[in-house]
Amino acid sequence: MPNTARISPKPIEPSMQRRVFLRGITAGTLVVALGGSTYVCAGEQEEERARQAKRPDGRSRLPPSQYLLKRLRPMGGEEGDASPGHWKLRVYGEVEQPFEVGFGELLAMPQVEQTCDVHCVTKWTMLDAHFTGVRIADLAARAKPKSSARHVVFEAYGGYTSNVLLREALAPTSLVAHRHEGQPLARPNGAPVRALVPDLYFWKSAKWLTGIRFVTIDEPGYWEVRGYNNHADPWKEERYS
Ligand SMILES: Nc1nc2c(c(=O)[nH]1)N[C@H]1C(S)=C(S)[C@@H](COP(=O)(O)O)O[C@H]1N2
Ligand SMILES: [Mo]
Repeated sequence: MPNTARISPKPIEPSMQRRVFLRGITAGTLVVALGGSTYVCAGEQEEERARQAKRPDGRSRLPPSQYLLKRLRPMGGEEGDASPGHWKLRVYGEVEQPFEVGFGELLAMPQVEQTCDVHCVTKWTMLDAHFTGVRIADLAARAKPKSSARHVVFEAYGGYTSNVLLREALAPTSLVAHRHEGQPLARPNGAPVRALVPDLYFWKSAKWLTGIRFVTIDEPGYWEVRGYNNHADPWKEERYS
């Protein structure tokens, strides 16, 4: 299947050139990049503050080699059907009680509103992104993973997948998210529902989510089989394999 619409998470520009370019522009400037995608940079001081700041777990707010953006940068991918009425999520695999939920049922589950930072392997970070969704742990509680389950595979429209350790998928900040910055998720950001695992590089957060499959044996996903790191910890710079 051709994937021309899917942007490689790999930085394509020489990063020094990018740094110099970014230093030269004013905070809040809307940058229109090659290919027409737009993004908004933070100022140098704000970036330095983020570099010094610590999270409650002691890690730096800005992981190594990252720079700050003020908005999510749309990163592309093969867009799914954005209509909530057509959406279904399959929760299955190594579980006692596989099930499917529609959008209405998802909204009837306990909702979590969270502010978190996201980090893309192309080196942009956005602080204080706001998402609403359901904890993957709550979906798992209903599915009852077998003791043999070790990983989850997020499945998205068009065949995109990403794999996450079960323990990390069940963290309280790991969600299936349907709102971003107080609005229903926009189509380029994964409408109607995306995975959100904020403490791993953002490629793990599959957009246009259609399934969560629990597995015993790890299954490297779309980017993981194309040279990206299987785990993707931004603080360890686990970018490539
Ligand atoms: N289904 C799907 N999900 C995906 C991708 C994709 O190509 N397809 N790209 C990933 C990558 S590399 C990143 S950085 C984030 C970008 O999310 P955003 O477009 O909302 O910024 O989505 C991730 N989820
Ligand atoms: Mo990415």
